[in-house]
Amino acid sequence: MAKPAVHPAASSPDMPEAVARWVQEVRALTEPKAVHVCTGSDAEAAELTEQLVRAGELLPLNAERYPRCYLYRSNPNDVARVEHLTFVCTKSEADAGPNNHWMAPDAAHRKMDELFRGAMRGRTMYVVPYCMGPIDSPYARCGVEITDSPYVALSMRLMTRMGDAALARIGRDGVFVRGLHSIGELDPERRFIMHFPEELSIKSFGSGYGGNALLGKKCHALRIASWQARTEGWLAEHMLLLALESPAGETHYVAAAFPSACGKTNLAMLVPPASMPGWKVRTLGDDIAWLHPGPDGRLWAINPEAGYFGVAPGTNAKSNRNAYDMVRHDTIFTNVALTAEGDPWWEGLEGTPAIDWQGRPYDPKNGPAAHPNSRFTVSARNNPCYAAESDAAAGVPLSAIIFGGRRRALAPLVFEARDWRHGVLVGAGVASETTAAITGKVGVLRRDPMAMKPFAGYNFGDYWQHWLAIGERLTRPPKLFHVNWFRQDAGGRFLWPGFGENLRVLKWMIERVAGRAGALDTPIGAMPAREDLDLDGLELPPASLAELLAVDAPAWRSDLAHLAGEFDQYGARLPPVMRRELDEVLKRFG
Ligand code: SAT
Ligand code: MN
Repeated sequence: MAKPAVHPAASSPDMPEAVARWVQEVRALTEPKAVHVCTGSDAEAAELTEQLVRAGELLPLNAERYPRCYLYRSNPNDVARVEHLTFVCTKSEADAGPNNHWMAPDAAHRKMDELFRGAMRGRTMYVVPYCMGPIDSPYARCGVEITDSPYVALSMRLMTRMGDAALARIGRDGVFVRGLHSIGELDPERRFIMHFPEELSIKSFGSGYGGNALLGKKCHALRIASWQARTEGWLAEHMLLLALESPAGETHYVAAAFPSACGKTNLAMLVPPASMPGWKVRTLGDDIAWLHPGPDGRLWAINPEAGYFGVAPGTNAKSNRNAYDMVRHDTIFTNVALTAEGDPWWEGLEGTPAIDWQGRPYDPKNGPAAHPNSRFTVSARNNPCYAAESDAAAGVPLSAIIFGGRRRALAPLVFEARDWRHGVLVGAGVASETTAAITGKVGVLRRDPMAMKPFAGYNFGDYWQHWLAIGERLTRPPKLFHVNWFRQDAGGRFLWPGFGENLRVLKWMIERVAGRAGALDTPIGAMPAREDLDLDGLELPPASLAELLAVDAPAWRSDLAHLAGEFDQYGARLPPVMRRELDEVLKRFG
């Protein structure tokens, strides 16, 4: 096997000048023992893997049943995103907005540079060039992550278009996002994720976990990109992207924004129920979409990522057959449990765990065997329903955008916004119960506008204004919807079966787009009557459906009053349209 290119002097012949200069600066600051510029080759990945296995950081799984699959155990204090340690550092605090933690750029740089000083001593520094989006797409944007974690370098290869082609594009673009990362000592007291949107740069220290460490993902493709998108006239959103093909062969592209661990991956990979033959779902993305008004007045979308960092627990042959098959080879698992045979295991799978996520013999007294936020990292190419359009330079035109959250009460199964402006209000009103994807309490209802609360790189007031401005440019905008798969009855049981059955709701949406499906007008928007939904082959008690499609006026009035209170904190940055739209809904309630 060929040895990877190790450049002790970090002077790859093809390296653009600006990258080389920055690498030297970082090298002087962090003092690594070696510098490795990643090429993205198979040989390099094999070498990195081998090295991690030798160091005991990657554990090979049962090679017969899970070929080329590995387990990575992160530090138990480092298993989720840390919002309280994540900052947006703009010159003006008001630009970061009340939705972000803010620090002045100078102070943040000083703090971070102190942490980074000498931090890579005795370690190899990996220079990871990557491209977010198809390599030849005008909508793609590049970055370079410098990290001392080979696990991060390997994961970035699965999650992005990483290596030589990205470096070449950076040379052509002349612009790239600088992401500096060190795992430091994994000390939660010395852990910060800082964003400098005005400088297109990121500094992340002290965590090796996904969203904190794979800087192409949330840090670049959402926080920095949302800022870039505002200045350039597009949108960077926390959305899955799917293609839905009807039995008649009509294809619609749909994007959907849900908070972390609320089923984006499952919806993006939906397997139609047996009672709906001929329908097909193909996946373009499961987490992030970049949206652009096209010359035809439609909104076009690309997925900037090339892989999935999905939640493992609950994934099984019944809930998501495609994902279940997808992670059977060439996958890195993080913080899952193991069976006695060396298979990965998590809650929701058959079989029994032998070793828990911390490497201890499994004992139910210690809690779940797999960490509730345990993950799989896998190339999108592994997905049996991968959409070839994922590589289209222009992206795909959207028919619909869906907002949603995890709400045991209030929000019905589905409703449709009256128009784009009303849809922006609906997006701003998204609320969801917190999940294990972030450090903190699980199950607490919080407002999560457009599922972007943790990810908008600037003031939400300006962000909504930008959404409204994008709408003005669309002569054929997608329809905007809101869904809630998570309604519960008084006994805490889910009212809707979810998973593949969600296709019934998607079908209603695209028939609305095509002008074929009926709806009832309600104060919150258009909703399907019972007969507007295809429920053939689904056993759903009529009382459940009635509850799923009910609009509880007093509860909505109080939710809207709460939203109005939230709007207050944005002061003069709140677009007046938002308040007018909110008042309009209240008026409809009479
Ligand atoms: O940890 S990530 O931010 O990458 C995943 C998520 O929370 O959505
Ligand atoms: Mn996400």
